[in-house]
This record gives sequence, structure tokens and C-alpha cells, in this order.
Amino acid sequence: MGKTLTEKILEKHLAGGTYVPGEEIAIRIDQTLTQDATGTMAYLQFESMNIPRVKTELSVSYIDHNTVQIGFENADDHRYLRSAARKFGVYLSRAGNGICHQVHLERFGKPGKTLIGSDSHTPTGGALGMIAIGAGGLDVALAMAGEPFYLTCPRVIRINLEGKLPPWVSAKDIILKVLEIFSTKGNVGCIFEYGGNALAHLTVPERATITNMGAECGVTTSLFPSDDMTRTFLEAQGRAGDWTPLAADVDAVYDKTVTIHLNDLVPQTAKPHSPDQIATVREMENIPVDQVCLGSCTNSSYKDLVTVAKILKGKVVHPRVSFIIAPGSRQVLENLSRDGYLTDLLASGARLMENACGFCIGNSQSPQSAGVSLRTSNRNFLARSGTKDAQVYLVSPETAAAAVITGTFTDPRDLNMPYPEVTMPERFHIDDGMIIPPAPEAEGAAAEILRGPNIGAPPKNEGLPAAIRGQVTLKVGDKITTDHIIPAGDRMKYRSNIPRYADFVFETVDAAFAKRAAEIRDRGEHNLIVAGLSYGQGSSREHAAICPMYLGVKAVIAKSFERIHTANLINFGILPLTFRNEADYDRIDQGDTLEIPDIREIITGSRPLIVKDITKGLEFEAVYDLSERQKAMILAGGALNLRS
Ligand code: MIC
Ligand code: SF4
Repeated sequence: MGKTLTEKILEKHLAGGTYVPGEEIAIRIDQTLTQDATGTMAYLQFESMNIPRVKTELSVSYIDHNTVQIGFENADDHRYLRSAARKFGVYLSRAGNGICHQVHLERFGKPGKTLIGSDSHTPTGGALGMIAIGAGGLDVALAMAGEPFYLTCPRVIRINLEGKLPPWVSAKDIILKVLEIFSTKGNVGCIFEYGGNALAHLTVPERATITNMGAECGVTTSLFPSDDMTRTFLEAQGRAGDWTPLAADVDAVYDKTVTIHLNDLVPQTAKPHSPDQIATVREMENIPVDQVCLGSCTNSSYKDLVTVAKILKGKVVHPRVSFIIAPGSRQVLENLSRDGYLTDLLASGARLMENACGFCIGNSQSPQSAGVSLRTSNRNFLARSGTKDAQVYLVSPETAAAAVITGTFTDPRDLNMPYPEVTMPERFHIDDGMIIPPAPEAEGAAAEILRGPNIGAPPKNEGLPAAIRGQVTLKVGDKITTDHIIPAGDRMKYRSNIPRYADFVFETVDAAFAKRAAEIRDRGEHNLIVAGLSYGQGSSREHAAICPMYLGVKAVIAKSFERIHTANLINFGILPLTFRNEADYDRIDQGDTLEIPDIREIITGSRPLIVKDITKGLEFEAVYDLSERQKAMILAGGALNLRS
């Protein structure tokens, strides 16, 4: 029986367990990436492991998220990261060099390698034929320490892309179709492996748009073969030597196969407030648009920006629209500038932002009150743009450009102009001047770590108590994202200061939560959270576990969880429980007192886990799915406790 490409790469890296879908396996990690917002915590944790230098083939620290430096905090974090990179043998991509995923694709990704990154869009690297997975910062720190990465051996879903994209329809419309088919929930433990005859026409940056936003489906990662397109891209990056051909066997067996005919696709959008609220652009026609943002790690490649430059050449931004551009990398910006396209964009009235996450993470460019914002990014969760009443729609660069001209939602096929052809440079202008390579070992060893007053040690948890007893401090519904649990935007500057950042836990859902939870904790009781389906969607930020841990949350009881968040909860000693019978969710209310007697004994033994609702005088069964390794972490109160 033939093998999938996923199986081939994972088997080559297997460091524990057997390749049986659904079972926990451990894999060797070749490359890691961190970004500043999750990176400070990752390097603080790495520091606490007392390992002199990273043990990976390559580790890169990117500064791309918190580049709006209001106050000293962000700049102090940047300085800390620079000093940690020097000390520990890590490449540093400085602020201004670009968004981690775009830069990693351009300069470091390699077919056949494994990469984990402390950012949920790390799967972008799957466009190069690598297994690239998003993880919490602690898991990345452990990989830098040479430890394997644990994951559920995935079920592999084949997505066949057949035919050719019609004019004005692009890679974003493909992944929006995938989201329409698979939605944002129910895909935990799967990998999307792409194939089909359309791949002959899909460039690596286009594939990257698709793998990037696979994260929104909740899959472990997405993967393309490494073929001639991959070689062309790597050659254009001056990295022909990094290419190796890789493909699934022709008789590979998949868990499921879905075929998408590209010729049938039309421009699509994801409506507020979830990436799976898919509609056609035609259905949205004539809605007035206030803001258009072009950029983010999903759609800010040279091809994306040149396409828009060509559409806008000689035109002026509609008076109602504020048009924002954030190129994905300094390389993209320099090439646009050298080839003259930047001038066309600026002449149209574009507002040029830094090559960074910027608007995508809501630390700048929030729309006006109740503003309609069309964005080429990947997430439109409630309040992520920085304002709760914003109406954010996710669109392709082509649809974005059409709205820039008309001031309304417009199907770009109605623009009455020929679809612009973009010729990719055979060789990009390459300038790695903003990447600091690792210092020689001796210099690193002597280097000093530079901190600031906002940078504290990662807090540790206590071991799991004998019994959990406390309140349902919060009951929430389905699809609670990590943006709901702990906001980013202007709150992100407290990422290195857990006691302060914890003040904002669940801010957008219930602003009184943090205070209430802290009071309960200070009375010596525990906090429990009750949730619906797909709890912890979205980002990899482990702060969505660390900050609740700091507030005394001991367990989350949900109908289901997302992968990265589950791992983060366990890493920090919070017990993820699911209802044996989903109907029990309706019987519990916020404020109820719950008790789980003998929880330590239950975790070490095999008794059913019964939760008592003391307030209601009822009980129900909850289940957990923990490997022996994870049980040990839960009992110890988190992974860091196990190491000390
Ligand atoms: C995001 O897109 O939500 C982020 C910000 O990049 C996060 C990481 C973080 O919260 O720092 C992610 O995707 O993991
Ligand atoms: Fe940055 Fe947005 Fe990409 Fe997250 S999704 S890495 S915030 S550009």
C-alpha cells in the first residue's frame, strides 16, 4: 500500500510511538520559529531549562507582531529577544524585516523538514512540502532544547484541486471554499494533503495562502508536494540547493478525498465573525465599504501586491475608503519598489504600513464605529480588529482592490478590465541584512540577557490538588477563540508580564471575569470554565492557558476542544474535560459550585470522572483523553514542574 506524503515525512522523523492515526506520536523537529508576542515567554522558558544553545538544525526568532511601540514594553521585549537569540544560537529577524511566515517561506523553509512555530499559522510552510505545525511557546522551547514534539498521529484528508482558476478568482477563494466545506470545527487531528492537476498552475505563494488558512479549519497542518513550482520558487530565492522532489505515492490511501474544481470557483468572502461564514462576493454586492486592508501572512506576497498595483494603476482610492497596505516582508517591499509597483500603489492613495502583522492583530488601523472592513487576512473574530462593532470580511486581494475603487463590495469580475497578468521575477532581489545570524558558540555563551521591568519569569503552577472544588466562574457557548480568552491588540504589550496580562482574561466576553476569578482563587477555591464546541479556536498563544492558570482555573469542561489550545492547557496544568453526554452542558449554570472529588486518584487510575454540581444537586460524567505523558504533566501542575 502506498504512502501519503505526510506519512513519509513523519515516519522519517518518528522519535516515539508507532504511526497509527489517532495515537500519540513523537517527532524530531528540524526547525523552529517564534515571533515576539509568543517568543518572550518561549525564550524565558528555554532559559529556565538551563540549556546553553539550541539543538535544532535552525531556529529563528522573528519580531513582527508588537512593532507599535507605545511605551517601553515592546522595545524592551525586542531587546530581550535580540539578546536571547545571541546567547542561544538563534537567527534573529529584526523588526521591519517582515511577518514570520512570509520570511520563513522566502529564506528558511525546506521541503521534507519538520518545523514547529509558536504561531498558529506556521503551517504556511506546508506550501514548500514541509510538515509545519503551530504550537505553544513551551512546546517550541522544548523542541529548541532537543526534545521531540508530541502530536496525535494525523488522519490525512486528500484535497484534489482540479482545473485552472478563472480570471479574478485566486488562491484565497480556494481556501474559502475549503472552509465552506470543512468549517472551523471538527477537523482536529487531521492534515490536509493537496494534489490534483491544478498544482501545475499554483505557485508557492498561492499554495502558502491555502496552507496558511488551513489553520482556520483547525487541522494540524496542510501540505503540498515539492515539485517544479517549488523548485522555481526556491531558485527565485537563490536557494535552488534546498530543493528536493517529494510526493505521495500514487496508490496512497487517504482517510477521505475531496475534489474542488477550480474552474467553478467564484470570488468569495468570509462574513463577520468567523472565517467559515462563507458567501459569494456577489451576494454582498453594494454594501458600502469603509476600510480595505491588504496584507497579513495570508496574502501579502509579491504576486498579491503586484496584482493590486496593476488593478489600481491610474485610479484613486474611493473617498469613503481608507486603504491600508502592509507588505508581508521587506523582500516583498523592496521588490515592489524596484519594479515600480510601489509607486502605483502610493499614487492610488494607499497608506503604507510597516512589513508586520499590524492591522491583522488589531494593534493599529481599527475601523471607524461599526465600520465595514475588507481584509485579505485570515481571521475576522469578534473584536480582533480592535473594535467590537467592526464588520470584518475576509477577501482575496482582487476583491479588496475592487472595493478600493468602487467604495462598495464589488465582484472583481465586474470591473470591466482585463485580469492583470503578473510575471514572477526569475530571481527576487534578496537582502538578508535585517537577519542577524547566530553568534559563534563562545560569544553566545558570554553574551548577557537583557531584560526590562515588564519582563517577568514564567509563573509556575502548583500540582493538581486532591479534589477540585469551586465555581463555574464562566459559562460560554460554541467556538470560543483564544482572542475571546485573552485579547491581543493593545493588550499584547503585557505578554511578558503575566500578572498584568491576566487582568484581561475574557475581557470581550465578560469584563468582570478576571476580578471574580482572582477573588475566588484568593479565597482558596478553584475556578472552572464551562464551554460549548471547539473551545480554544484560533491562535497558538499559550497565554490563553497561562493567564487562566494564574487566576486559579483548574479545569475547562467543554463539548470539544481545538488542538493547540488543548496542548497548552495541559502544558500549564489545566485539565481539559469533555462532557460524556453533551446535554449535560445545558444543566449547568454559571455560578454553580462544582466538585470533582479524588481527581488525582481518578487520573492515576481508571475510575469514571464524576462531576458533582453541588448547587443543583446533580452529577454528570466527564471524560478526558490524556496520554501517560500528559497525565504526568497534569498531576505535576504543568510541564515546567516536571523538569525541575
Ligand atoms: C494570531 O494570528 O492570532 C497570532 C497573533 O499570530 C497568534 C499568536 C499570538 O497570539 O501571538 C497565532 O496565530 O498563534
Ligand atoms: Fe501576524 Fe496576522 Fe499572520 Fe497572526 S495571522 S502571524 S497576527 S499576520
